[in-house]
Amino acid sequence: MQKLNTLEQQSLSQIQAANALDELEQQRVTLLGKSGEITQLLKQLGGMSPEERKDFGQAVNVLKQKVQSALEERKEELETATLNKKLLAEKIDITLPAAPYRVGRMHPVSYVMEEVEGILSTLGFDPASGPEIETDFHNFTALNIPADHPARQEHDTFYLPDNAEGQKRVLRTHTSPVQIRTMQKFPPPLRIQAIGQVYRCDSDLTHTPQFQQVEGLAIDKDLTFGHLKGVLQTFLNRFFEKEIEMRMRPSYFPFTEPSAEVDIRCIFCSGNGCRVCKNTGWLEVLGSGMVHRNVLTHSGIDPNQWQGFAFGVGIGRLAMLKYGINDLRLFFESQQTFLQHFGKPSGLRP
Ligand code: 2NM
Repeated sequence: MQKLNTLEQQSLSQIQAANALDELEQQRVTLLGKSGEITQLLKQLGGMSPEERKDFGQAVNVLKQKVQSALEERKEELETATLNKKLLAEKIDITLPAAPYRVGRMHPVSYVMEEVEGILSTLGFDPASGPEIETDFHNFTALNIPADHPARQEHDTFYLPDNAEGQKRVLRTHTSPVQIRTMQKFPPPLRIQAIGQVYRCDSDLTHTPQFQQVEGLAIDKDLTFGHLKGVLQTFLNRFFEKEIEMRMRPSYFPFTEPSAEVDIRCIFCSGNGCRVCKNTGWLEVLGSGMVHRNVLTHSGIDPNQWQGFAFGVGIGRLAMLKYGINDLRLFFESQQTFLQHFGKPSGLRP
């Protein structure tokens, strides 16, 4: 019994002194494990007389209970301490400003394409699309561009190997073949826009081999040049976000008759003369006209019943005019200073 008292005092003070969970576990094994001290004492009960066994057994069991609760209590204490220590160490300062990061911007060419598509959509021109690798027929013949026309020549057009049916193929030089395909597929009346990449074998300070274009086309029973003028005036006012003075000059395109080049009053000098308008007071912005009857016929539309107008604009040209960008090459160089300045911010910070 004396031995039990000593063991009790020793165990309980050791448990109290344990400073780590693994240390505590070690103590549990030493006392209550398979060959632990208390386990050994309980094993001795078997060889005792009933009287001895009664008192001693009770005492050992009480000791076991006390040790068990002491172990549990200490375990909880140590666990709480560990958690508190961890929480303290992981404390974060939520008032600290976030580390700075850069967010990309939308390229001004993409941005202008979105703007133009949006404006033409509200005017009723539904977006249409088609392949960038085109047949010679859709890109030229159907557009009334004769076999000997200079635009067909090697230096303007990227020619590709003929397709399996022996058709000549090209990288489309304008988006007009989209209009041809749409006219072939859907019956008039039609009001569509074709916006996208086009290709010409041309590369200098003011030309890149790939560029972007938008074209509009309307076909109906009694559309006139007046409708064309109204659509263009509205489009220009919306795009430049102010009242634009425009003029139409007679011009020539194989696919329209009559054809007109559209100029706007120079938005940099208001017509007083400057470098951008080369002192003419006017800026060329787009081409247009009434769709040639041969184009309608090639597209399966009866030119004696239907007529319409069409127009084409370079996206790069529009972007340069609206945002005062004076060098075409900037669009392709991806300089961060340029993109951060002229790109459209995303909705994200910063
Ligand atoms: C232009 C100028 C004038 C045009 C014509 C057509 C089609 F397919 F309907 F015949 N689409 N776009 C057109 C007319 C394009 O770009 C300067």
